[in-house]
Amino acid sequence: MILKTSSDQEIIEYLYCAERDVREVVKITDQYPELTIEQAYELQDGLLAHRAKKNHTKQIGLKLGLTSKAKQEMMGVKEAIYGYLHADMLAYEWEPVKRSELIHPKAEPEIAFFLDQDLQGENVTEEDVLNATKYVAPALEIIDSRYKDFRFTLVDVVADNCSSSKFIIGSQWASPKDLDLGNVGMVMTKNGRVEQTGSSAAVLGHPATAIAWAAKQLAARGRGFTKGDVVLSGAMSEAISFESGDTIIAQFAELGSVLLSCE
Ligand code: OOG
Repeated sequence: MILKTSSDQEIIEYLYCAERDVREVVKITDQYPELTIEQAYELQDGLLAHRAKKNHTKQIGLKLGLTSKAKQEMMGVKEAIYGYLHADMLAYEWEPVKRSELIHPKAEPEIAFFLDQDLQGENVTEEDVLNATKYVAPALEIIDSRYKDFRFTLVDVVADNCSSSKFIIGSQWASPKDLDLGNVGMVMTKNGRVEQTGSSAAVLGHPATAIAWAAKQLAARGRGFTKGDVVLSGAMSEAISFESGDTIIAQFAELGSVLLSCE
């Protein structure tokens, strides 16, 4: 990351403080409408470096976003996006997340991939992704855009590390070769009521396709996935909002369930 102007530093500090202070802020493109998507990824790098230092944490993986056609259409874009996961974003099924630490959180059902090989290069295929994956597991991602009313452009959301906030991994892990990953059915309930249903097919047709897509994007920047990374492959349905007192369970065919409770 090359910090070119003081405004880069200002934007990074602005987004970091919004998360730290749990408050929504006006989107950055209101003030910097000329920012490009490449610059947004550089700002994301800067934000992550700043966050890692301030929070005494480190990178443990990546997350993909806007991988479903429905969400791309909603945003009027044709591309998915990616951001990074920090160790302090990991939350647990047995420990309620605190509503007071979140701005306006939403939960998304996803399949997490655990890589036991590096995955790099412009020609990474779905098969390469599956070969590099030791386990897949059910996951809930908590997204918590720092922007007012969850409204943003692609540039805004990329700079904001794709709304990443927390994520929870379920306890049932499987080899990706033991299930039909291209069509894992999912039901997500809130307090016992069905809120969303979906399939992993919503994630660019197959979650491994989404990860192969990301590998290509990363390769263009001289990067890749590395052994040990956890990768959230993108939402299988619309995100749902939650408040204190709510319990969300996402149940996946063949992969068990994952629970999020909020206090
Ligand atoms: C952007 C992040 C969305 C996904 O899986 O689509 C995302 C947002 O909607 O805030 O993580």
